Amino acid sequence: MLDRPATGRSMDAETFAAFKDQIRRFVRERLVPAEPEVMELGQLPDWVLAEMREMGLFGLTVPTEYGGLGLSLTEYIETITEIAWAAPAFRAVLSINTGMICTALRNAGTDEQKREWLPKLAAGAIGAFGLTEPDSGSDSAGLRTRAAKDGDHYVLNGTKRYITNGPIADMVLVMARTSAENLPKNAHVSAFLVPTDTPGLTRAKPDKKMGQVGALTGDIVLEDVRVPASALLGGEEGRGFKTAMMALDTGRFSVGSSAIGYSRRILESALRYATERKAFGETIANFQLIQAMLADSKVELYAAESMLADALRRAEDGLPFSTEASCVKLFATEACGRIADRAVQIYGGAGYMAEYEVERFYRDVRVYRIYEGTTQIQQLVIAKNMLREFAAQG
Ligand code: COS
Repeated sequence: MLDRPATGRSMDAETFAAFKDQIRRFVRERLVPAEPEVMELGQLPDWVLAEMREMGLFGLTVPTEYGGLGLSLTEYIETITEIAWAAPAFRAVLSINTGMICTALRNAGTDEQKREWLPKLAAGAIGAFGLTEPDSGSDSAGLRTRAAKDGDHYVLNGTKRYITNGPIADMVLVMARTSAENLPKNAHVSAFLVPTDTPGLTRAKPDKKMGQVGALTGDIVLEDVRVPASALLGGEEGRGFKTAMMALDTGRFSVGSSAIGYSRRILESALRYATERKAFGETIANFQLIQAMLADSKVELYAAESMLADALRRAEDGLPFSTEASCVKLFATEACGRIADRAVQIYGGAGYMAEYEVERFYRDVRVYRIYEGTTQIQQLVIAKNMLREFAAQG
């Protein structure tokens, strides 16, 4: 059983550079032009999903023996950074498979579970990560969804909320309590691999949101959902919390790198506008107060990129990276919020108009600071790890 997602490069640097180049072209030539269609439909068009499947994007991190591309963590995150240049909906649909579910299966799944699920996910079956509930978000261990043992089955009851891909998922990794009492180390939490066509499981309609149009989220309701004991991830109760936290570590890199990818796009948009727009007889890029905003955004973007690169090096070296993943998530998403805010300011009145893209960017990025652990949760994780290490030093 792997302790962490795959590290070490899966291909030589030249091959990976060519792969990244192909992704970059796909993003600019296919995904960005598809954005108006996504906004109009409120979801990804089928042709986009088909092309993403065709390119193997749903199996980026699935090992090659299960039909995926077998990217290492660094390669995966670099790929996500490229995809995140386009509207967040494109990353959202595949990152649950490639980040959360695949990490959970690799870290905790039995061989049989890997054989069953990884090829399906690599082929484009859509996964959802069922942790959050109406009464537990940041307090993950306080979840109420119950998995009651019944012979060689479990019966699941509960509601999962704001679940990315919820309305379209083919399978969901459900975190549920296998003990009514809270146990030390949150060992009351177990994880289950549940196909969404299991009787009793309902996928609700997509939520209406501030931004990120096309990235579908919604409730998943479980009413007496019977699954065989073989659906218990790893075949052992009590490992769900740790599995979820480890998946979230990868997820936090993914959200941090998405914020970086989108920040690059936003800054480019601000640069373009500043060099085209004229005021007082010259382009506004000539004004030092505009330059100051552009420079501040560049500094913050560069700092986020550098932090991500350093944290990934740690992970590649096999060192623990929970603290660093939280640092990246916190800094990159907060910086992205400021970069989007400055972009709106540079656009001026136009920045407030839906006709211009920065209004959408501004709304889209707000949730980066919230999902996969709020900024405040990242602070808690960072401080907790730091204090623990300090205490261990005596
Ligand atoms: N990697 C591996 N194991 C981990 C881990 C990680 N990153 N984090 C926790 N664990 C395991 C450990 O076994 C740990 O026990 P030890 O600390 O003794 O080794 C155990 O889980 C309990 O961890 P912890 O004491 O940190 O649990 P808490 O209940 O105190 O967790 C926070 C508190 C707030 C940090 C946690 O609930 C959390 O991250 N919440 C946010 C969840 C979230 O991001 N939700 C958003 C949406 S999810 S898509």
